[in-house]
Amino acid sequence: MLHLYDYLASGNGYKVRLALRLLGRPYRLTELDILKGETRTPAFLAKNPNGRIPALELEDGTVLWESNAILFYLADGTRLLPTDRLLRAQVLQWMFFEQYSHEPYIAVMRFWLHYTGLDEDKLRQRAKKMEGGYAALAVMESRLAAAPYFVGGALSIADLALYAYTHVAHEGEFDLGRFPAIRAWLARIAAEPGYAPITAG
Ligand SMILES: N[C@@H](CCC(=O)N[C@@H](CS)C(=O)NCC(=O)O)C(=O)O
Repeated sequence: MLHLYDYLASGNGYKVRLALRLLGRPYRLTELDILKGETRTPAFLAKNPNGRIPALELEDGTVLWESNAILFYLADGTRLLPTDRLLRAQVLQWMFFEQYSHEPYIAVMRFWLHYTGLDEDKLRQRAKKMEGGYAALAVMESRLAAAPYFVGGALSIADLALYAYTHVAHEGEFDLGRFPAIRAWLARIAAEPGYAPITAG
């Protein structure tokens, strides 16, 4: 059985849990408390030398890490990843966008406000983080005003990758009030059969 190492509040972990749920794939869950350094133990570093969740241990013992790589592996051959070459590249385009232009702003603000608090250094970075997050949301809004999903008119792992931290963006003090297309897309995903909230194991 697939074995997921995760921390329930993590959006990166939630991407993987949501894909597993939507695909109906059973899995075993081991929770690691990132706030207590449980991803930095020798035992876990032997699984992911980068010391971070999520990590997915496959049936043959191979451990895959990096949330979007795990999504790509799970989705291959399913409705969550198109077969067309250009559409697959567009899925990757949005997943790289998520990691470079979205997560470092929206996920980080949420983490600071909810888990670490804001020290002087973080307070200095706050305006830039908010600016970067809103820039990412504006890019998403313009795409979703023209199409129901990011790629090919159907739900894909590009949507799951971006959903994870967007649906909790308010926890980072981002206001989605001026992004109606994003809010409609969030509702479409939450209505998917098999959907489970971020707090579900
Ligand atoms: N790019 C990675 C980011 C993974 C990541 O930052 N994980 C965080 C939780 S969201 C973590 O494990 N932090 C614990 C630590 O750094 O010790 C991914 O998408 O999987």
